[in-house]
Amino acid sequence: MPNTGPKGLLILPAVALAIAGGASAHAASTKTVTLKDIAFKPARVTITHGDSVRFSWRDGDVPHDVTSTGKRRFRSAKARTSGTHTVRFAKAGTYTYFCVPHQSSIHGSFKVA
Ligand SMILES: [Cu+2]
Repeated sequence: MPNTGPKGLLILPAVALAIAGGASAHAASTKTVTLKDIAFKPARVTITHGDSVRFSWRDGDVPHDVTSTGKRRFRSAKARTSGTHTVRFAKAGTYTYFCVPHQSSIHGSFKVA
């Protein structure tokens, strides 16, 4: 039985759109980076401009945050034991970030193509 949406409609239009979009179309997507065991996982992510990265963390009693380095700034709320923070990357480039309470040990980066 295929998946059905509200009112039992088949969810086929999205599939048809994806095919019609051709190879050059890029549907914006969101990748998740999880902060767990005092590490960003994965620590390096490659995405396409227009995509988003969603940080998510719940690491027992250990508080974390996400803070960028360099010119392209982003920053989550101050360190908490659980939280999420989503950043959309409109421009290509390399973005690096860290966790303030663990800045000596936790770092990550994105390559945005
Ligand atoms: Cu941390």
